Amino acid sequence: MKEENNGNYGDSAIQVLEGLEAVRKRPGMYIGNTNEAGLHHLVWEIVDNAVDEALAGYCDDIEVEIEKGNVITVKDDGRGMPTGMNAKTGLSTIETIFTVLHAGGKFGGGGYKVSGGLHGVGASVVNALSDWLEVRVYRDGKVYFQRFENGGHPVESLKVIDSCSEDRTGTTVTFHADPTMFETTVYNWDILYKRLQEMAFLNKGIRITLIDHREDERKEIFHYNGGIIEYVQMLNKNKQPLFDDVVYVEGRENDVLIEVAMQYNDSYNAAIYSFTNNIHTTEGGTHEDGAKQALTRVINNYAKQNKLLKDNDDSLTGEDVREGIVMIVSCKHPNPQFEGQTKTKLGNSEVKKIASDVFGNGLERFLMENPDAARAIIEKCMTASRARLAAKKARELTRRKGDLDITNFYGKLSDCKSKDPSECEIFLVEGDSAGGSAKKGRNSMTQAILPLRGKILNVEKARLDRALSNEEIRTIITAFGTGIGDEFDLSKLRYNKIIIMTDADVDGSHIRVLLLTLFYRFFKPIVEAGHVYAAQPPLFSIKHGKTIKYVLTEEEKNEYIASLPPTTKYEIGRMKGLGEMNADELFETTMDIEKRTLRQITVDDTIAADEIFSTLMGEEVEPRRKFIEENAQYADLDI
Ligand code: TSJ
Repeated sequence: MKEENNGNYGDSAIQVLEGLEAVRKRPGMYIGNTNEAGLHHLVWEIVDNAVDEALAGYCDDIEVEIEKGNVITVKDDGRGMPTGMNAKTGLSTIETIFTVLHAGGKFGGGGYKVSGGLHGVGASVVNALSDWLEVRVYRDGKVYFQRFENGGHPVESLKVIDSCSEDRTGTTVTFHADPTMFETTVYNWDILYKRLQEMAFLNKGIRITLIDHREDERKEIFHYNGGIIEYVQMLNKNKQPLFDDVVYVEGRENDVLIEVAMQYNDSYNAAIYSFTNNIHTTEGGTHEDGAKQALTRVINNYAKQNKLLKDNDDSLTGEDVREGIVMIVSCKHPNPQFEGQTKTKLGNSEVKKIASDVFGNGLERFLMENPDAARAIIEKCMTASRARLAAKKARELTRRKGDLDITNFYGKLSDCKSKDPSECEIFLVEGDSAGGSAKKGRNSMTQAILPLRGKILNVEKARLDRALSNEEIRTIITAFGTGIGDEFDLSKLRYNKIIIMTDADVDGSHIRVLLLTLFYRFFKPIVEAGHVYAAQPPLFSIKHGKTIKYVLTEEEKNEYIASLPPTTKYEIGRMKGLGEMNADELFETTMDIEKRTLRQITVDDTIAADEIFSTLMGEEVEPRRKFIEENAQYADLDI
């Protein structure tokens, strides 16, 4: 390519702008989405660059500010981006990084790059999707500056605008997302808080400050010298740890760095979260597999060597040794291979042995040096093992034909006629009276009704074996058809939609949360695959003459009233329960596929969901009270 840089745009510069134009044509291709998540993606892209500088060892302070008008400023105290020219583009390196797609990364050398990972589309994409962006580089006693407008067009070339002290170095990027490219340009404090805190946990010692200047000034500093040890402590803060110390192991083989932190608590869930190059690998992968494998191996060996487990006892299974565990696995890899449906599964095969060796050796040592903690762990695992065997027996019981349980089951469930899961739905209905109306009103071809009489057991406080002795839960399991635990099979699910239908009051909300806890803890894939919904019964009735109109929201109510002839007399009722409606009304307002609205229950953030469930449903009362107080404005949790 011929290089031109005579003040006009050369060939290369024209191609540059075509590249940014491509980003603006199909932004989803580069940042996934143009909704709220996509907007925040812009911040991650810029912050990743500063974190890379920190990982390279040249910076320890990063600041993210939300200015009035939703302008974002990201600052670091690193070396400052290189200010020289780029031979290939004929532009300055900085202009190249901001205007050439995929130009990032090539300019650095070695190290682990966040931006080389899953997303890492870089600064040019942020520039393309901003209506303006400014970069300032402090280096060699000078302040370099360049501004871009209208989707990445440079206003002028990079120039020196000021001097600064020789020892002041760093990079500052300020941008405003282009409102024509995004559904929203309003940043969400909680989203920024969560991710920046996670970044600080995963990179010990880096200080990340988040400041919001928009309405009430808010500021939060994330700085954890303990790194993922402090992450585990935070995840366990509302729980009773089995022993005080967090097990922490760090090791490196070739260029692969593995860090594991773990601690048991008194709950029955496993909370294992893994990361590679600071990216949450929600589908797991070789780093997570290696650590899990080491956990099972080392605990069994220890138990046998110390005669806590007899030679003829069965070994503890992976499930047994993971009960009540909180574990973070963090891998830093120079060349990570991401696989899986959402590209969040680490595929590098050599990592499994590295993770297994590093964590296995460290854990072995911890058990040897902490015999009391070791004994507590083994006892917990053995209790889990006994509970697993009891649960297996209970499960076998639920499967036996002609069992009392089964007769009882068919007395409760009004199944649908169709056996084609793709068109079948099951309504879990609060109370016998609403259950009765739902049975009468339903479309019996595709809609099954399961009335729930008793309170649902809170599975956050109960093991699988106890859950299986709960009749309500057993009925639900039998109805779903998938089995449970290690026998779970999503393909056997008998209904495409599982619809929770409860009253719009406190009790209804409680039952809904109990059911969601059950699904989330025992049938997570059903939730993840989007099969779970909440019915939306109407909140208001408007009666005029012989007509009753039911509506879902205040807005709809006002709209409907406005649409009535001015002289019409009407009466507004606030709906208290499903039981107020007769069968036809219930069907029409809440169950009819043509007319109803359903709210799909999604879990896009497992760490947050785990925390919500353990806060809401766990043993500790104080955090629950606080959570409810703080979230009181959300009458309904969107989990
Ligand atoms: F990319 C970016 F513009 F979005 C951006 C880059 C945004 C922010 C907030 C910071 C950064 C950034 C880049 N901080 N620090 C760096 N460092 C370098 O680019 C750099 C500096 C020196 C050298 C060198 O070899 O001397 C190499 C690099 C990659």
